[in-house]
Amino acid sequence: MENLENMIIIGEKINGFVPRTCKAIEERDEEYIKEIALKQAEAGADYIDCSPATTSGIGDTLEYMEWLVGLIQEVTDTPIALDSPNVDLLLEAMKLCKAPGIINSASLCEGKCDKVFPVIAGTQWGCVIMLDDDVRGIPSDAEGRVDNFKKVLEKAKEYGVKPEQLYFDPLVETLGANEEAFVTFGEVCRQIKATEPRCHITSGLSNISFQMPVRKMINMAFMCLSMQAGMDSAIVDPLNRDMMGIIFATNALLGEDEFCMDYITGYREGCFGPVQQ
Ligand code: THG
Repeated sequence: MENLENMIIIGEKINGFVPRTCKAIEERDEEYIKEIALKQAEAGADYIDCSPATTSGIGDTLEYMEWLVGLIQEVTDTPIALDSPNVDLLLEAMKLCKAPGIINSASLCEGKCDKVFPVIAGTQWGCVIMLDDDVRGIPSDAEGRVDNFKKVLEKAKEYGVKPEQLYFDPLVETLGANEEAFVTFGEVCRQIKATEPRCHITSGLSNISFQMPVRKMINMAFMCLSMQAGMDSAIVDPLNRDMMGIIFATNALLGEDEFCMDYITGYREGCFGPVQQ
């Protein structure tokens, strides 16, 4: 399938907080895991997110990570985004990967960047950096998050990590609880790209629409506005054909798609639009 040059898709489905995936992890259902790994790769995922922690509280261990990474690598060469709150687990899991992927995630919290940066310096590995900190949690305004971005960028430089290896996550709040949620997010994106255009911006966007009706409308509008603000990666479901259509269309509208060839090819290859027989 068509992969966009300017938009890095991290396929989100292998996540123990998704009810169907939780069930598969608990039941050690290898066929289901392999199926969604392959389908996401075929649908145009650049990375397969692998987040073993489940709602029932199991999974966030090296044993489950190793099992899932093994299954993904059985069916696809698409690199893996290792996703866990436990940074020591992520550093162990890197050794299981056949190809460099992405560490998801580090932050200024608990010295996580200082653990991850020396390991990924000089490699092809990327790292998602959440812009919260130990003191303020998620800074409520854009300035606080941009502050944290600048601190992380400086730290990366000291450790020899290249800007291209960094995927900053400005953190998505819930629109229903804070009507400025996107305004702040968009401002952080613009300031990041103005300061260091070589680094990436990503997010897991579904939090934006929490507790709102017809969530997919808000998710898709968020995607479109965020891409214009400079977000060049997203943790999304590549099997969501409406979302993939919005991504291809927005990419073309932003002037990133010469002769609209990516949009047309994406359609022809079936990434979005009516299902072809
Ligand atoms: N930032 C970073 N990492 C993250 C998140 C983030 N990892 C986890 C999470 N947030 C992003 N991952 C998911 C995974 C699945 C879903 C939402 C967020 C989800 N998926 C539905 C499913 O698969 O059935 C449906 C999605 C759809 O149809 O579009 O709910 O914020 N760095």
